[in-house]
Amino acid sequence: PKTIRLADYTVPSYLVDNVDLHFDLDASTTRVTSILNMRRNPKGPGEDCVLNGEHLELISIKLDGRTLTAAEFQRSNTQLVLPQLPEKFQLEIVTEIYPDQNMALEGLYHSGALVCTQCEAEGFRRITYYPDRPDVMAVFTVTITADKQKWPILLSNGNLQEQGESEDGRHWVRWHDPHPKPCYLFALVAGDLYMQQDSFTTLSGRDVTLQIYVDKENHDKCDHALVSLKQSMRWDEETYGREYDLDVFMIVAVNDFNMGAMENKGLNIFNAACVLASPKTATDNDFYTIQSIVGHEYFHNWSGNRVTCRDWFQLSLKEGFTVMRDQSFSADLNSAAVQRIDDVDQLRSLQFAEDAGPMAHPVRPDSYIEISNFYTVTIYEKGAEVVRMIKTLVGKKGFRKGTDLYFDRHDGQAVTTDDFVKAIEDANRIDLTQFKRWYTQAGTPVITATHQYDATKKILTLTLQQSCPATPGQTEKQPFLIPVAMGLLDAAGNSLPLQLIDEAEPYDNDTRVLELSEAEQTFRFIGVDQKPVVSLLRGFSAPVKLQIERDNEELAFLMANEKDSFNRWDAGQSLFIQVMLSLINDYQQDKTLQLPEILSKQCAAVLEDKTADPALVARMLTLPSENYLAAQMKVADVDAIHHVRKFVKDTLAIQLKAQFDTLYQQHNLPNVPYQFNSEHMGRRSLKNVCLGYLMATGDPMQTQRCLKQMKQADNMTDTLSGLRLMVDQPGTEREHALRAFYEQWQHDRQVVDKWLTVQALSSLPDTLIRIKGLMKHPAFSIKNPNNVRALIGQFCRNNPALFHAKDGSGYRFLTEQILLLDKINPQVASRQLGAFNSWRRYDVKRQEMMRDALQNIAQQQDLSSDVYEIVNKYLA
Ligand code: BAL
Ligand code: ZN
Repeated sequence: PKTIRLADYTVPSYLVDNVDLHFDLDASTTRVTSILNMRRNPKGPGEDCVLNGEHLELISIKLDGRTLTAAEFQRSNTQLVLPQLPEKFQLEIVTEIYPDQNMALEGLYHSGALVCTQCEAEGFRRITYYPDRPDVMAVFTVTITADKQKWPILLSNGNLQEQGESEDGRHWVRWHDPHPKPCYLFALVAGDLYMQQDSFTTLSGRDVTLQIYVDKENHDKCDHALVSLKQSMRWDEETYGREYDLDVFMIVAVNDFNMGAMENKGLNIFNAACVLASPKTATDNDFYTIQSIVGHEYFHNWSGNRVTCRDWFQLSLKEGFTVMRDQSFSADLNSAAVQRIDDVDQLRSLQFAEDAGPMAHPVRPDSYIEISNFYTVTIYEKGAEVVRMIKTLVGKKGFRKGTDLYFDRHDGQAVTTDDFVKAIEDANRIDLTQFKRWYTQAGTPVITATHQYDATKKILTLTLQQSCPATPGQTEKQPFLIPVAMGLLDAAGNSLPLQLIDEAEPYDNDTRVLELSEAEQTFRFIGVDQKPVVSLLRGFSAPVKLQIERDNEELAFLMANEKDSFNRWDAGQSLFIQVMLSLINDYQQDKTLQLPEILSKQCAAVLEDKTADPALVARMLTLPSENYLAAQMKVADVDAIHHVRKFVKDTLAIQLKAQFDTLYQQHNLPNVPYQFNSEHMGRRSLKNVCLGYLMATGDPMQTQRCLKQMKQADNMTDTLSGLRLMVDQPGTEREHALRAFYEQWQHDRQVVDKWLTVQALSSLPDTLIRIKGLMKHPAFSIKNPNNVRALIGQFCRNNPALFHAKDGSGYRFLTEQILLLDKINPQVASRQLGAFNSWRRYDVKRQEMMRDALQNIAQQQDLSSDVYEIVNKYLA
């Protein structure tokens, strides 16, 4: 496989003005006729015309109406090269493709009886020969002919232009998309689907038809996505001044899908799990995620479609910005504090691990072998943090000025992250040159903070040092420009002034953003009447690791008194981590474990705080995950972490049983019908956290309570929370609960995936044996990405104590699955490899076993480029 480098980018030699695509759909063979009106790019390097194409049967090529002979072009497995073309010309290319044999789920493929497409990043080349690169933007007209009975619904991008009947029970439709787009945004769907319709009137008064297409049995699961879509459309108008631009916006739910969803122009295709919801089948988390993904894909209409990426190195241009947009959408519609906590929690557990591992790459990478491997948490989540920092630096108004200029300046263009930053700079007359290192340097910066207080001069001196560890290919790092939001608290928890020594006026806010741009910088605050507690990185103002020495008492103080709710939560997490790391040390030395009193005292205070938001309380009481604890250790000790985390949970459960019990009863409202809103979600999440602790007491009465909750629940959140707790308890009640759940929900794919996941995450020792059994169950298909992620992915990533079992069984299992999957769906296979990302952070024996597993994979013949790239980077 070949490495593609940003440094080698050249503009395309030929451009496509418009493309007329004809699909003659058939169950096994689909004929695609593509008429391309092309011209030489005056700015291009002027070489031969290179069209990409893979897995295609070429039937014919015509140049300006004349059929070309085989001697007039060159063809390989990946390309069609046409030499000596005129300035302007028309190509007509006929290919045949076989959607029912396509298990990679890229290009045109079957999902059950439905036919659909996935073209990002490079799937269009599996449909026809085309310059498959995002900087070639064309106007598409698409005609689809198909059997009317089998595929009564025929969809593509843009507006419906014409339709009609043809002979032999077939019918046809023609779609036209007036907005030039790259081929990765092309989509086609053919199926026999239920459609739910609504409408939206844009700010300028245009009516847009909204349609959601789903399998007929899911007709009652469209409401939430439709509401979310309308919320997204309104929000983008109000927040960014962006209106929708076609007559119709369609969403189709598909059962077999590699990604979460795809923003094809006017025709979003969604993984069914990311769109279908009813209270009985979807959890609060599902509802929440659906709202944010519907928003994300809709927001791409501007940040991605109207303004797209010049090349795939710029992927974060659209993904980072759009994640940042969907995060603020969710924050505006729900609880901003909870949203921030959850976003940072995810960033720290997943992206920090990626940044610290062998796949670390900058937000704008320099090279790749397989672009599908770069749909990463770094491109998405860290990319979003980078855009968020820009907003912090220029302020809300300045950011809007910048994005207005960006959209105006680049509408209809394929651009770079530099173009994005330039628009913000120009709109705000600032220089972000140093800031752009966030796009080019990989790794998580570390800020070390120290401070001294001079009681006589009433001056606080705060010193911040920054460094960034080496990452593959980048040993030396230049200092970043880091916005550090901070505040000072007195002993009673009141804010202290934030006036710097060279400032004439007092600072008029409780929080100020310091700009850390040097390797080391000192800030002197005057008029500080008493020794303060320094609160840093409020709202997690930058994606960095903060090192500051705080004893348990100071963390407890911040947990109770900090103004910023994110930092309050974060202080609690730091306290848990500090305590647990110390207990792990004790465990490793065979000492008796004892929970420091301060921890249960603080947790009791959180539980007894009657004014606190239940959703925040739930998060405050959630212990850091085993994976996150592992990432805090030099050598991750899987068994010690598992043991200590369980010890802390069990001890808190016993010590605070009465408080958990009270709160459970207070928030358990079995007679109140389900509602999706922040208040109810918060109450359910707190209640279920309490139930988790109550079950940890080992009291059989709590098992009965758990079963009762499952029985009474009118919603999947409460049912599944109960089942999750039951699967960790061996015995007949567990087996009965699992069987009853399956019997009730076996017809529902999304619920069955949850049933697979709870079993994959069970802490019982026979879990892997059961997983192997489940792989033979009718509910599981290795060809379905959601099944694979629900069972194999969840076990390998989120059940560390068993995946890293001493006997290497988890590693052998994953290796077998990757080799099997690579022949079916390389994207899914390479994703699963991610469970080995941190392999060098474990003890020598486990490292050896994981190295053997990786070498075994690397030595296989005919690996996909997806798996080849990851496995070799892991071993490098
Ligand atoms: N563009 C791929 C799916 C997404 O990020 O929306
Ligand atoms: Zn996206």
